[in-house]
Amino acid sequence: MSELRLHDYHPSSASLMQEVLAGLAATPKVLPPKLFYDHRGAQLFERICELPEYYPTRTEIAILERHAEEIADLTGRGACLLELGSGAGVKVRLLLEHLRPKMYVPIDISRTQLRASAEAVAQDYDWLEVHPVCADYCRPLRLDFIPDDTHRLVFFPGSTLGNFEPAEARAFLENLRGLTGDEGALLISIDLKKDPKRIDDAYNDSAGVTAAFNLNILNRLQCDLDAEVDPDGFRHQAFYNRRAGRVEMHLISRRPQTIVVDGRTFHLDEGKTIHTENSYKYDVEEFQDLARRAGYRSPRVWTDSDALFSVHLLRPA
Ligand code: AVJ
Repeated sequence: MSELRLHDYHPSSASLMQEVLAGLAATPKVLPPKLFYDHRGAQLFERICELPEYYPTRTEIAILERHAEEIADLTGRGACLLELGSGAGVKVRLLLEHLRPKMYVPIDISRTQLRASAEAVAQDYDWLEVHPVCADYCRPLRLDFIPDDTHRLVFFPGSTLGNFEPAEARAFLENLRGLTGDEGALLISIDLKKDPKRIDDAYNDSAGVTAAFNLNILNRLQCDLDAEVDPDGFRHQAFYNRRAGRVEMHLISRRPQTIVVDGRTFHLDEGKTIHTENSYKYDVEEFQDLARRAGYRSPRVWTDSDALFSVHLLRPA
């Protein structure tokens, strides 16, 4: 098998630097969750997916396994399958034999993991044309290698849409119609609202992997942006904000301290936080309403018997 060609549009460190400087200058301070996914962060997230407390991944996998054939019947075989946030490439493997896509386009910001998982898929599915794209899918994507005459299925797993504010989520879904095309479809996963304790536990695992994942964002600033920051000066915090319907992750400053990035000094008093992630949860009806307002109709939704998680098939209306 010849070496896969990686379509590399990884954001420049200059653009990441701009986002970090703007976030640290804001009140309260924020950092974008895409910063989590450097090589170590991607590995930590793979471990999170294995945790007993983190129900989303295993529940989603069970739903996809159970309904893969129906999903293929409804979306059509021989499509161009684009996956947003392909990560370790575990979930798509549940669908490939059923969907038999003509082409697979995994899109992810974590270059090393993307290259490895794309090569493994190309190795294991020798009938499949694989085009890995290293990019931030929140930005416009140039995918001119995809033939026009092929219908598209966009797969957005993991409930990562939850990282967007609901209004941003709607705008993002609207933009995704450019990727699906009018004849295409979107297969998207959404974590459901449930007992707050179950959600809290999923982001505060007893092994401390989520805490390490959260704190790793500071190591990233040190390694990729030469920041002067002491990760030990911060502690992990995650809680379910029931009123907002979202999990919030923060880094709490253990003492008065500074972070220096690109020659700029940012002060944090003891107890002050850096907001690193929101993970919105929806009811099925709430998400279907959001999808409708984004210009989609939803012929089908699958959930597990405990209604922990959902997978929606959307088509441009
Ligand atoms: C990959 C964004 C879906 O919000 O559940 C896991 C990331 N953050 N544990 C999520 C995450 C903390 C995950 N998403």
